[in-house]
Amino acid sequence: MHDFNKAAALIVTLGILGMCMPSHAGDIETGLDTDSKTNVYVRPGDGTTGYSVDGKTQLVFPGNGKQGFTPDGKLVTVTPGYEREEEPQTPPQSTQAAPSAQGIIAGGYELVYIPAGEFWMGSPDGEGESDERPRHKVYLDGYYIGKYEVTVAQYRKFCNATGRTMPGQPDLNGHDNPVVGVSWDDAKSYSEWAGMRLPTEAEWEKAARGGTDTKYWWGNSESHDYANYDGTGGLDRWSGMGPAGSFPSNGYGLYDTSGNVWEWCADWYGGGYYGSSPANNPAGPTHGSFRVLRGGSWYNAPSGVSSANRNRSDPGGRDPNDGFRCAK
Ligand SMILES: [Ca+2]
Ligand SMILES: [Ca+2]
Repeated sequence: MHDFNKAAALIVTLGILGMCMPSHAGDIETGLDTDSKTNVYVRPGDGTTGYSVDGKTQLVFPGNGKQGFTPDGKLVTVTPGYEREEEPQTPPQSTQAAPSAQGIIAGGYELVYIPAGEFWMGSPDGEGESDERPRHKVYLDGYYIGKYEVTVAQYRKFCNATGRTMPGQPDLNGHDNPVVGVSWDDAKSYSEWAGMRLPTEAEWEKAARGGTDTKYWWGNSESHDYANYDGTGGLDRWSGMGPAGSFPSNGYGLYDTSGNVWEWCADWYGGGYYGSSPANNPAGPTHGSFRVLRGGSWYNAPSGVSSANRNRSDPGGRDPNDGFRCAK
């Protein structure tokens, strides 16, 4: 249940809403969330529930309709009298924000289901580097992909079970930080040991986009509130790598696809591959010299952690900024 006492400090004043529009029980009227400057729907008829204007957040107005907060405890202060442009066509449900609620555990590692369908892969003309173009539509069958980068603790279990040498980790890289210093071959071996595989580059990008076509999964502007890249600010407190899952998740419920550590993909790297890749389930060139790395890391500029940015490395190399996540 909500902590009403705690929320009492956050006052929602809805009293004069009724003066702005005709009102009767069941109508949805609006107010302005003075904190986020977003439009808020309220139901003056019963005074107990409402929704944010995007329909994703249910608001609760206990008792007298004078106080309100979201289910996750966010307080909403409403300035009455803000007129909406149109009413929602269907009653919004809070569950609409989670397109990938299904998940499984493999080898102690949490995976999220990405439904089958198309997405736009790469960058549009005039954006990104040449190997990100042409932007093209790709269809993928449904698949699972790791919710987090594989951590030090998870990789250590693999080493202990198989007699492998645990790769040296940077100072302060704790159990919950992503493992680094793993080659492409190491990442593939871990994945197979745990009953999984590495994602294809297309699978990685679709997952990382979280249903968006923007430069970053959260929009087109860089922000330290969503990813660990070079420098600090906002939620980014790390000058090096940080624990997996320290930032908000994207639309598919995945963490740190953007930044923190680079992530190995299954594919050979081909700089011109997008010009001839198959439209369905592309798996990369048939041969090559380098394997694909995606997502950028803690030391990259913002452009390095965009959804479409591509990188590559020697599959035998063990770089202190390279990690991975698994797929299935
Ligand atoms: Ca940082
Ligand atoms: Ca990452």
